[in-house]
Amino acid sequence: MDVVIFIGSESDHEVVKDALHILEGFGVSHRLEVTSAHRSPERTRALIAESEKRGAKVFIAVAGKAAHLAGFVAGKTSAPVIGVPVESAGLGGLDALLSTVQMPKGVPVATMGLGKTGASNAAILAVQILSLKNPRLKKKLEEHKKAMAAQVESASKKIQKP
Ligand code: RP5
Repeated sequence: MDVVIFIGSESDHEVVKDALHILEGFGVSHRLEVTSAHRSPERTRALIAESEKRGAKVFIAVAGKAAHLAGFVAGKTSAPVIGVPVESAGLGGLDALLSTVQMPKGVPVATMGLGKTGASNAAILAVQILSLKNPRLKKKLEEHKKAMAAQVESASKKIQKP
């Protein structure tokens, strides 16, 4: 299992659905768990240790509000950690964004944008990290870029039509 995704609450599940499809599309093995830095710190610690034993190469941590999940994971593992802040009522996600991005020196979290888009980009970044040692993934990423460029071109052609 290459990629481990932690979501801080069941309420974050919707946020990661596209990201799961992306990982499946690239044929990347992954595991999804609900666990919280605040509500279940012991479970989170144990899941990190178990995932490392099972060969996890990249962690993705998705959380809202005072989002310490990604930082907690980054404090425990030397694997790369990608953080995804989630929007919520009140501060609209700025709380989670700042909590995730403002890590102290020495403990990086690669922080994505908010919500579903951030989670999808986290999946792609995880694939890019894995592709450094996997030519099959590198080729698929290149195809993905070409498909995006073709989509932009066809969108442009579509709006030119009277
Ligand atoms: C965070 O608080 C979770 O990651 C979630 O985004 C947010 C709200 O959680 P619930 O109150 O819906 O469980 O810990």
